[in-house]
Amino acid sequence: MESMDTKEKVLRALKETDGYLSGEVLSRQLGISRAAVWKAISSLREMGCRIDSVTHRGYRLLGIPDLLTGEALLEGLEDTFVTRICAMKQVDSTNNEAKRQAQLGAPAGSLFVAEEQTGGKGRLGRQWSSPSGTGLWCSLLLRPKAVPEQVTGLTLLAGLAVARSIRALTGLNAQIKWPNDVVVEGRKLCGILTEMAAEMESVEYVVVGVGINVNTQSFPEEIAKKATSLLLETGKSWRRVQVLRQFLLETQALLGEWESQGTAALLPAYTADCVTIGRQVSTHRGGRFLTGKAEGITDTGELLVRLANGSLETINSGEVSVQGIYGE
Ligand code: BT5
Repeated sequence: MESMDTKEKVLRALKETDGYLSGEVLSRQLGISRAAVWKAISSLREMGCRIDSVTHRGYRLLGIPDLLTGEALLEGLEDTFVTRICAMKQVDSTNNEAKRQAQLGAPAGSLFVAEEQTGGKGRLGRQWSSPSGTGLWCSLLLRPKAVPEQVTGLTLLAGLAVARSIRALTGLNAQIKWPNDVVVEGRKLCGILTEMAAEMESVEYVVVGVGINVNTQSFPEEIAKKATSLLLETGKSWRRVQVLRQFLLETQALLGEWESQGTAALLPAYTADCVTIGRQVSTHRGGRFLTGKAEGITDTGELLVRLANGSLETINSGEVSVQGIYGE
């Protein structure tokens, strides 16, 4: 894990201290100037930390908000596969930032997270509503030794990790709508957008973007009927840091399986959590309208659909509507 920024070091020192910590001690302990300490304190306050200051005694931490700082995220994440955390207040899209940094050589395991996305995106140019402070908008940069066909497996993996995290933390019945949504009671709680840079035969990098509605109270009208949040489902607010940490833990375990055994190893668990399987689904393909019963998922992550005439079709992506679950 790369070094924390000054703000995070100051926050950690304050957290570890009962009572007051003087500016002088802080500057000596951290090897930074008094001015830098003061600047860090003001930006922590700006971020919502409650810090008392008393002349001649110093600073004392009274409360921390649900901030997505690298420091907050790292607590309880030992031996993590995450190599660095880039926590931003605002960005166009964490996926875009991850891709920009990937081009500049950011290592596998880099995590990009933002309080707000001004251009949050879904698939096929769609928008992802990402207002400030209400959700978890993050992207993970991976550099797997894989061929492009295997990358869909990472979307499935992330969906499974989100569904598991939500169930473990909240007890809600989070399920996956193939391929990239996590739903609760038929409403969309989370969307996943996987992007990659690859040659024909090898993947350069993959960005797995995950958006989870955590403390959203209300949604824009266009999605109000199909979207939900942890707050709306449970009636209470949740710490985003905790949700993200749980997601990273689940992801780490699944990544180990995926890297050693491939997507096939995830399918039993994925299928069991997938609301799409066993339901009537329909999609358009090449001007044809297909409808049938979803029967399973292939080793490369495609949906197997039994048509009325008995034949089995493979659907690899695009929009599939599932009876009983919202559609686009
Ligand atoms: C997705 O696309 O569901 C992928 C969403 C990925 C978002 C994350 S956030 C971090 C990272 N950075 C990004 O810029 N993106 C990723 P898709 O299956 O195309 O669904 C998009 C549709 O979901 C929209 O057309 C809306 O109908 C609906 N939608 C938009 N915002 C939503 C929200 N916050 N909650 C639930 N549904 C939403």
